Amino acid sequence: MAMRIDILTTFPEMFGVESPAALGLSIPARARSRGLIEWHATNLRAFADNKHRKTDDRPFGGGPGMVMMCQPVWDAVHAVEAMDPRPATRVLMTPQGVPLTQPLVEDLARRPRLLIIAGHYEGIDERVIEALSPMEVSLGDYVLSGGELAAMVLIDAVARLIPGALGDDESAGNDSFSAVGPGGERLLDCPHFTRPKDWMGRGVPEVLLSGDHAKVAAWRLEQMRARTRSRRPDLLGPTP
Ligand code: 6GU
Repeated sequence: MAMRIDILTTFPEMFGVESPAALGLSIPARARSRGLIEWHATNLRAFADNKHRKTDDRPFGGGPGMVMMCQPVWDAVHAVEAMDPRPATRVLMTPQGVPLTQPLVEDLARRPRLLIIAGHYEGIDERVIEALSPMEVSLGDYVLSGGELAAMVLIDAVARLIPGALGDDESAGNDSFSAVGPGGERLLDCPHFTRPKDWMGRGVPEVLLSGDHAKVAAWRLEQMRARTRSRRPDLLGPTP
């Protein structure tokens, strides 16, 4: 059965599957057309119980910006959850969340259903966050205008891990941050080369032309370790 992802947003147009952008192309689109994953964007406005379909209001205490109201979010979560009997993992996209890392993506990709809340404006009323207790997830230490792009990033990262999403010549096991080696280290990827053998006087590492698969594999692993040491020593943990 296809994994189901729902997105609650005031900008559902951003998730249009017909749109030749983001999730409408490449691996996520293919995973969807293969019936491995489906996603549905639901407009939070449809759940606003006021006549102006307002989903936000001014912050108590004053200050700039608007705050997303509890009621539309609460009602939308319960209405959308009722559309499928499988329990949904609730995810709120927020720069205050836990960082999205490949181990977390792997965890989320194993769940049958995700319900992503894409906040906008200054934030969401804290009481509905408390009441729903979603997993709060961030892309990193910078601010986006809304959770929609962040949700698309999460969906893309999840979709490519669903068995069958990648083609025969693609493999998630070779990506940066995928676990390799006996210790399950998570390393940056190695450098890649293709034809021609000489480009503007620049050659290709000899071992890649040797045809010795074991030697190539050993070289690649060493490159991954060297790159990770120089670019992202934080991934290797404290040096003993
Ligand atoms: Cl998940 N949302 C928003 N609005 N900004 C972000 C983010 C998420 N992650 C990093 N910046």
